[in-house]
Amino acid sequence: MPSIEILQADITTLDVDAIVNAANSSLLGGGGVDGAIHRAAGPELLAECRALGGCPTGEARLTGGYRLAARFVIHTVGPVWHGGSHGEDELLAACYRNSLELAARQQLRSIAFPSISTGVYRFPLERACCIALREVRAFLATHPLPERVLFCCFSAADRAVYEQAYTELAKSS
Ligand code: AR6
Repeated sequence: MPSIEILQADITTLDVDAIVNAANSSLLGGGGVDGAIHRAAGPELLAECRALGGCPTGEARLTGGYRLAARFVIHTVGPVWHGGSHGEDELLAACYRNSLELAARQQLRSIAFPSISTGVYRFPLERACCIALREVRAFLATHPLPERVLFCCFSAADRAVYEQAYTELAKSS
């Protein structure tokens, strides 16, 4: 049975097959969760990222996890929020789908997502969270792997929003 878990944690501490990084299109690091992942993984991660030559918004790339407990990092580039009429919803959905596709192709069992685009990129949290839950549920319903998906919230407030959205989604289906 596939499982979806919502937790509050620093994603760099999670012992899962892959953690997802909310990166920018250079893949050369930044602030927020991206900075935290690079600091925890060590400089080898940046060296591997450099060789990838960037990543367009909505796509995803796989690297090793180096000093992280996670074996892999899946770097995806969320959209910057520009009001919602610039394809932001579809690009964010693509981040989740493409990250899950990479995990499935690599036969990974567990993957943890941060709340992509809802920090520096200012995507409204409730809206992003509904897209994230919908895409993950749809993927799990049609693929055997990954079988465990964690939504890693950085704050208690974010976690409450995810839990509320998850409850609403479960009621409506
Ligand atoms: N563990 C889990 N979640 C975290 C952590 C952590 N250690 N640190 C922050 N978050 P953001 P974005 C949460 O800004 O909006 C970077 O500079 C944070 O509270 O990291 O996609 C990149 O290089 C928020 O809920 O990512 C890009 O330039 C979520 O992670 C840009 O920011 C995402 O916030 C990407 O912006």
